[in-house]
Amino acid sequence: MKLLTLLLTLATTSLVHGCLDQKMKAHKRVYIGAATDPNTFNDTLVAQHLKTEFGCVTPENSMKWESTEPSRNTFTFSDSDKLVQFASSNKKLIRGHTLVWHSQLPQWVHDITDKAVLTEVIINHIKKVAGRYRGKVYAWDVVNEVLSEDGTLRPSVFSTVLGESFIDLAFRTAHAVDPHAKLYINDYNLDGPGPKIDAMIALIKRLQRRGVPVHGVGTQCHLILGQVGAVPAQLQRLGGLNVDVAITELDIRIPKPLTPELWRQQQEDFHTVFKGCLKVERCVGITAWGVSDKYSWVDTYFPTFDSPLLFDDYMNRKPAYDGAYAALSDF
Ligand code: 9MR
Repeated sequence: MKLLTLLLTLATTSLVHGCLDQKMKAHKRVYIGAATDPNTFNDTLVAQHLKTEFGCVTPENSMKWESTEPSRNTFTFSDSDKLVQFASSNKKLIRGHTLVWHSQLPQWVHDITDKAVLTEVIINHIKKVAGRYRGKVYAWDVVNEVLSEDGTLRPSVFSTVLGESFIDLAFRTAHAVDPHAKLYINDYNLDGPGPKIDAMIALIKRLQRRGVPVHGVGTQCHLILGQVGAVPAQLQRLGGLNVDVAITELDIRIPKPLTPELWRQQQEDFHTVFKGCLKVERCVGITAWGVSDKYSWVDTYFPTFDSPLLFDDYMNRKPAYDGAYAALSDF
């Protein structure tokens, strides 16, 4: 596997070197970012790329509920503090991820059945987590993945006990706690037309009508090679909602076995997605869900796929990087 990556690298040597984040800022956008946490930025080569290529970091796991409040009102911030420290000492923005999510949620929260208790628990969680990093987080994914594929509200302890109003509660609380943070609703599979993106658009409009402080929509963009063609049009739709738009978790996974041709296709696909963002005035930033293929959730969750990011296992720039760079170089 590693040898194959090395051969691919030699066959497709990158021609450009630069700073993706600076290129993005030249378009008057806010950042190009990457997900990380102490387990990855402790790799000096990852840290080096974060410092030179990226302007924003998203904690891949360390700010999630199971990490920060494993038991009720007992908070642990060791990894998230390290992430915030890394960001502040390297002058990087932070996208906080995530305050209210049905997954990576401790069992004690799943077990709540009482409205008043759950309301209090959500408020306390947001106060403690967003409060700890008040003024340091550029944007929060306040709620994550609240919709099912058919566009209905995803069944979870939050929706079951409180209905859609848990979303309003989360946003209003986050806004009260950190009034300067941009507050996002974030989800996946908003990459093509269908009931899910329709429902997301309708939900954002309902939130706006109710005066809920929603400032942005995050489209995760966990994509599959060769299946990115509909992304630009969906970004356009999200860009018409009078909220900021961000690509929050971009990766484009390749079916194994890898070949130079597939890496070239990935170059095109990254180009398409980056260009899609730049064509939408409200698209403020793009975050890759990791720096290097060496550390990607795809290895564990999709074992028949590989190589979803901009840098390879050896931290070399891939053709994917060139695709992103070329899109950002085009004015
Ligand atoms: O990348 C994250 C991985 O390390 C975790 O094991 C996984 C657990 O759910 O979460 C991954 O990140 C997810 C993100 O928080 C929300 N959108 C989907 C991402 C990939 O699963």
